[in-house]
Amino acid sequence: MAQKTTLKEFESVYPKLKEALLDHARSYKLPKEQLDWYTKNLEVNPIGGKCNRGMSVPDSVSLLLGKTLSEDEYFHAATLGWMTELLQAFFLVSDDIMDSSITRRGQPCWYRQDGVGMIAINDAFMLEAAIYTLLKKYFKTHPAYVDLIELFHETTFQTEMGQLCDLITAPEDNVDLNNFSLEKYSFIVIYKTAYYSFYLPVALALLQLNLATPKNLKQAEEILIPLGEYFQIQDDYLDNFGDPEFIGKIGTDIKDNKCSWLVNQALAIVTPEQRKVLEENYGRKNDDNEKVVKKLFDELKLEERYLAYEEKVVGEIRARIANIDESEGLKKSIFEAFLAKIYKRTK
Ligand code: DMA
Ligand code: MG
Ligand code: MG
Ligand code: MG
Repeated sequence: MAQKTTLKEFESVYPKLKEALLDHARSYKLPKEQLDWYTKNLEVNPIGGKCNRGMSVPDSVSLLLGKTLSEDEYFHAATLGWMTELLQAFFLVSDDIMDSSITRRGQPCWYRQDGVGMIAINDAFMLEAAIYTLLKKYFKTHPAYVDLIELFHETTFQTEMGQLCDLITAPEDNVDLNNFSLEKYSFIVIYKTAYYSFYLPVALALLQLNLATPKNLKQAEEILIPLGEYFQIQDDYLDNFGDPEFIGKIGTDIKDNKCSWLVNQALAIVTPEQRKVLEENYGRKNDDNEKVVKKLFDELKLEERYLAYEEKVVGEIRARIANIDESEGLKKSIFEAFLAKIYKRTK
């Protein structure tokens, strides 16, 4: 029988990885002040999230094997899981700068913490580099070592293409609602979120077990990308309708002129007068303009629209999961576990 990891168990692996990363920095005789800075970076940024991505690596490995993992199997799966969390930390530190965000995980964003500022850019790079340090230390002799490196590089590039599209579609100084479309939206969310958050953990689990084939990777991708799309639509919904206290971050999509799911839904149903309101208030870095847009989103009943979308898409995803051919080594339960974790999430 497979066994689900707990956050506590997963987090208990991290101190050893952190020490390995610090030892690596020490091997270059990194001076104490800088070592302390790197320590703080590693203690603040990869920690404090839900660890859904990270924990899904050991969970998927356990489901693929159909058993509880040995200590060594768990350690390696959790280490790959922590690499997805380091990748996420790298993206979040930089995303918060680019999005001018205020809080993350209930604290000021890293770039807004005392004395950090734009040093956060280099800190983000160091979080990314940590992935490859750990891969080399713990997977150098693994038969899939090169595949693991390539997967992290490819996933990183996919996410960066998504972020590029997200940013260029949301210019700070030029609000043009004609720029938005559901096609663009779909590209943005698939690339900026779905690959690294959903496809990556499962591909890592398959690679760890030497079970990955072009066929089962493709099969996994076909279901995980729609799941990831749904997840980012939830993120966009929560940006406006979620409780900042509870989600630990204050929404910025309206002020940031983002091509979000909500604005695309609004554009599909607005009257010409409402479109004018949107044109005059969306994407302005100002609380009053933001309030007007929030009120319009309420009038347009976007919350109800979202809830209806959620039921519909979850039905479609369930049907896709039911149709998975398990003869290629995959297990439906992997995808059911992902869906169960995110269905109706409020955080
Ligand atoms: C998330 O986009 C994508 C990445 C790669 C971090 P986002 O800006 O909507 O995320 P958040 O709402 O967490 O700032
Ligand atoms: Mg952001
Ligand atoms: Mg962003
Ligand atoms: Mg968001």
